[in-house]
Formats: sequence, structure tokens, C-alpha cells
Amino acid sequence: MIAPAGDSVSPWAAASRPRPVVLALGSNLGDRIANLRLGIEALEGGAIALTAVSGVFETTPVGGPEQDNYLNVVVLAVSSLPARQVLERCAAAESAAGRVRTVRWGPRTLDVDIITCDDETYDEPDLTVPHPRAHERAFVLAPWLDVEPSAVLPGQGRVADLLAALPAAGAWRRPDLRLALPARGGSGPAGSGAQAGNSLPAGGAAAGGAAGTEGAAPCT
Ligand code: A4P
Ligand code: MG
Repeated sequence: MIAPAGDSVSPWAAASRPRPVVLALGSNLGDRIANLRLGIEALEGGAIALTAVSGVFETTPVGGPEQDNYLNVVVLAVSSLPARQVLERCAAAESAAGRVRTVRWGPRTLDVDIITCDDETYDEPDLTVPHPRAHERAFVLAPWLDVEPSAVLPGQGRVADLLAALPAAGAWRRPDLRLALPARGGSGPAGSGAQAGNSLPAGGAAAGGAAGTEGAAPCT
């Protein structure tokens, strides 16, 4: 295991420069792919620039009551926003998809979690970064590996190794479902999908495309 290398900065402090942020999105209620698309649209802009979106993975539920499968994706972003403001944007994205909180780990239209903010670490009642359970969850690791094959989870190790070490993956790629980066600065159709694993350099141009219908496909 790699020792945590976190910057102990205040979660209220803006970063001195845009740094990489990894966000995980999941939905298992309502129109799952539409919810993910709404979340991605809501996250873009306002000092958060999305740079890549993973392929869409169908995943078996972890924890909580009996519930339906999830669709999960991971998005990469750059931002100099304080971690707390990134968390607020995650909550706003959840609200945009009509999130209502019932039971912990229960079904939800959209959950958006901060997985990492560069190598910053926070351990507060309502903000823990890196996400404390990311290393043991295929629904985070599989899409993260898809969009960033060299990814490292601070304090835990390479995402590829963490995923390989899980006893059962519980995550299936859905090549029939695609989400794209939203139009930069704006109003374009988000997520009607270009390529899964679609990425742009920070500050790059927009991508668009169309999402498929839901039909199961075998997965890696
Ligand atoms: N919070 C603390 N740290 C963070 C962070 N790094 N990112 C706080 C986001 N939020 C963070 O979250 C509860 C509180 O966590 C927030 O108020 C925030 O201040 P929540 O979204 O209201 O509730 P939750 O998601 O039910 O709880 P929790 O503990 O965040 O759950 P997890 O660990 O996020 O797991 N199975 C599949 N297959 N796919 C999924 O996406 N998701 C979960 C939720 C469980 N099982 C799943 C999936
Ligand atoms: Mg959450």
C-alpha cells in the first residue's frame, strides 16, 4: 500500500492553480442514463472544466437495501475551486437530477462523489477525500480505469491493481450507452454521446453525440 501523500490544505481554500479532480456518478432510479447526462451537464462550467468521461458501466448494488442495478461513470475534471465548493457542485448536480435522500446507500436518481482532488486529503464529518471506500468498489474503479488507465488512488495504489484484487468485479461495460462531454461554456446537448472514454485536453473543444438504448452487453 502506498502511503498517503496528501496536501493538508483547508477544504475552503482555492487551489493555486487548476488541479485534477476525479468525480464518480451513479444512478439506479428512473431514467438512469438521462440522470447521468443531467449530472454531467450540471457539473460542467463555473470553474469546473470536465476533461473526460468514462464509458458507462452497469454495476450490481453495493450495500443498502435490495435495489436495482446502477449505471456508473467517472468523469475527470480540472478546477481550482476549494474542495468544499466542488462538493457543493456535486450536490447541485444531484439536485438537477431530482435526488431525494431516503436511506443511506439506498436507490437514487443520482449520486455524485468526489473521489480525489489531486493529492489533497480531507477527513471531516461531511467531506472525506480521497473517498474512503473507492478502493474497494468496482463501480468506481472500473470506469476510472477505463477513462484513465494510469490512475493512482492516493494512499491505496494503482487503480488497475485495486480492481484486479477485487474478488468479484460486479461491473459490466455497456458499449450501447455512451455519454459525452458537455459543450464547453454552454448549452449544447450533453451526453448524447460521442465515444465512451471520450476525453479532451483541459480547455479543449466540445464533444457531442447520442446515447444508446439500454440493452445489456457483456463486459470486461
Ligand atoms: N461526503 C463525505 N465525503 C464525500 C465525498 N468525497 N464525496 C458526504 C461526496 N460526498 C461526501 O452522502 C452522504 C454525505 O457524504 C454527503 O452529505 C457528503 O457531505 P449521500 O450521497 O447523501 O449518501 P450516500 O451516497 O447514500 O452515502 P455515502 O456514504 O456517500 O455512500 P457512498 O459510499 O457514496 O455509496 N452501488 C453501486 N453499484 N453503484 C453506486 O453508485 N453507490 C453507493 C453510495 C452505494 N452502492 C452503490 C453505489
Ligand atoms: Mg454520495
